[in-house]
Parts: sequence; C-alpha cells; structure tokens
Amino acid sequence: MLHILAATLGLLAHRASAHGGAGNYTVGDTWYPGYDPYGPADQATAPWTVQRSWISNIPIFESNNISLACNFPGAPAQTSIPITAGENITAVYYSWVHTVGPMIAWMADCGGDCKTFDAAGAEWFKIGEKGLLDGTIEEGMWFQRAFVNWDGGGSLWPETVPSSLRPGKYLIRHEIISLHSANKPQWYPECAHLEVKGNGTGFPGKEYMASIPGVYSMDQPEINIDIYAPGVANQTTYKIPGPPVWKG
Ligand SMILES: [Cu+2]
Repeated sequence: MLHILAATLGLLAHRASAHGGAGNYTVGDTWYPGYDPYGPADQATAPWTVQRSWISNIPIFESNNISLACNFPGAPAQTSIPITAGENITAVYYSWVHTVGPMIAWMADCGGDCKTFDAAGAEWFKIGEKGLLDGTIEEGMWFQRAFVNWDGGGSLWPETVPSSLRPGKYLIRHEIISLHSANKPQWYPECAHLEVKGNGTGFPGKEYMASIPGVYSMDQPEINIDIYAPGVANQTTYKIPGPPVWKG
C-alpha cells in the first residue's frame, strides 16, 4: 500500500510540475529502469541502477551549469546496460509536455569503469539528434512534439549505437532542450552507463567532440532564442548546435 501511494504521489508530482526526463531504457525486449527522482532514496546504491541520479525533474537554466553533464547530483550508476554496437537503445519518457526544441543523444568513453568516471571531464560525441521535422519553429512539428504520447504511455526516443564503435564502457546522455520560454532555454539531461560489445575499432575524431558544459552559450542564436519573435517564429529551419553527429 505504501508502495502504491508513493508511486501515485510520484506520478502526480511529475504532472504537477510539467517537467520530466528519461524514465527507462529499452534494448531489444529488455527494460532497464532509470532513476526516479520521486522514488525511494536507496535507488542510487541499488545493484540494478543503470542511470546516474537526478533528484528533481526541474530543468537546468544555465548553459554553464556543471550539472549540465549528467544532471544533479549525477551520482554514478551501480551497473550498466549491455548493448552491441549497431543496436538501438530507446529512452522512454513519461508525461512529457514540451514541444519545441532539439533532442540530442551523446556518448562518452569512461576510459575504464564508469562508476569512478567524472562526467565533468568527459569528451562527448553525438550519436543522434532530432530537431524540427516539418513546418515553422513556433508551430511546426518538432520531434519533441511528435514523440509525446498524449495518452499517458511512454514517449519513445530511439537512437543507434554506431556499429563501428569500439567496445568499452561509455556514458550515454539524453538531452532535451526546450525552447518554449523566450530567451530562457531549459535543459533536461540524463545519463546512463553502457557496456558496448562488438568487434568495432572505430572512435570519433576531435572534430566530433565537445565538453559539457562548454558546448552551449547564450551567445548562440539557436540557444538564446525567442521562438515567438517576428523573423524567428516563421522560419522553417533550425540548426541544432554542437558538433556533427558521428555515424561510425
Ligand atoms: Cu517543464
């Protein structure tokens, strides 16, 4: 009973604040539960935990916030999601409500065990990104709008781990940037630990790498944007900031 009550309160809290984040991951038919910011405190040390911790679904508002890497507090996960290079990983969001802005999936080599890896020093590369699919910046079909499952089911964001990526231990970082507040971007990042298997030998070069924070600033027109302003609202292209996606 206590469990059911806690779960219900958690759901209400998500909805009341109209924010969210990556709640679960799937690889093939296997589900991996993420960290629930409104769940029990012992999740962070539970042996099944694959996601770095985040204690609130409130977004980050500063492009230079240290927690932009893996949210706050971003404590390491206890285990990792096994995946073979070339496979899809799907991040599942619940009660997502925002509809404007890019979504970017990043990875970083932990150089060893991700449990002792500091995300602040990570070199991140993009494995996928999704932006404005059709129409205008203000009212068009962004992936962020298209993927919302308005009936309350999970909203699914699939990306592929590049098939040539060399095996190893990686962070995967799912980032939604919501741009519905004029000149006040909102970042929603979550990180999970991956163990990549396969026979690949590939790894992206420097031109694909970025630091987080570092890759964004309020000097960028794609970040410091008023989507309702004349000359912006009716544009039909939006350039997603950061380095190019590494396809492997
Ligand atoms: Cu929100």
